[in-house]
Amino acid sequence: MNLDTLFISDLHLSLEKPEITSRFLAFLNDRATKAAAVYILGDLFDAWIGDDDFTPPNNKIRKQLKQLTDSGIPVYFQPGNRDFLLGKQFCTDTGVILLDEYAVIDLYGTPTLLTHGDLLCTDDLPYQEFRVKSHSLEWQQTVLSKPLLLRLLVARWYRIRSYFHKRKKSQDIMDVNQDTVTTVMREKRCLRLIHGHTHRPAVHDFEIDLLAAQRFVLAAWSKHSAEALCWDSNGYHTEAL
Ligand SMILES: [Mn+2]
Repeated sequence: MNLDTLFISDLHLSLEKPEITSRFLAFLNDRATKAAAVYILGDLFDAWIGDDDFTPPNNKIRKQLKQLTDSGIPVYFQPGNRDFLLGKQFCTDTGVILLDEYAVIDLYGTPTLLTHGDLLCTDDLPYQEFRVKSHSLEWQQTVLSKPLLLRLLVARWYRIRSYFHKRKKSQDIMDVNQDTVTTVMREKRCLRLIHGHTHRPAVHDFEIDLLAAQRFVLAAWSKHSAEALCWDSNGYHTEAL
C-alpha cells in the first residue's frame, strides 16, 4: 500500500459553518485513515480561545482526532494566527503533536519547511506588531485567565473587527513578502516550503542562490470545496475532498 502524507490548513472551523465541520469529520474518518501522516498547518479553528472551550463543534472534533491518532496515524498541528492559543491540553486530549511556528521535516528525502504563513507577511506591519504582543507569555496568561464566556464574546468581536480591517488592507500587504520567504528558507536550509494562511493556493517556482526552490500554498476550505496537498515518494498532487 502506498501511503501518502497529507497537508491541510485554513479550515476556519466554527459553529457558524457546520458544512466545513462535517467535511473535516468525514476526512478524519475516511481519507485520513489511509494516510501515513496528517499535517494541519494552522487556522484549523476560526478562533481558538483556550483548551477549556468545549462549546460545539470542538468536542466532536476532539473525539474524531483522538480516534485517528489512536489508530496509529500521526497528526501534527502548527498554530495559525487564529488558533495560536491551542495548547498542551488539547494535544493531550487528542493525541495531536504540536509543531513550532517553523518546522523542518524530511519529506521523502527532501528537507521541507512548514509554517502557517502569517510570519511571512512582513509587509503587514500592524499585524506583525500585534503578533509579537499576542505571542508573549504575559498576554496569553492574561487572556486565558478571563472567564470562558468573556473570551467567547471577545473572540466574536475580534472576528467582526478583523473582517472589516481586512477589507481595508491592500491585497499585496496580505500576501507573503518574497524577500522574507527567501531569507527564512536560506536560514532553515530548505528549498521547499509549504504554508497556508493567504488563501491563494498555488505552486511558486523560483531560485535561491541559483538553486530551484518551490513554495506550495495550501487552499482554504469553504462550504463548497476542500483540498489536501498529498505527497508520496513519487511527488505530489492536490486532492479535492
Ligand atoms: Mn491564517
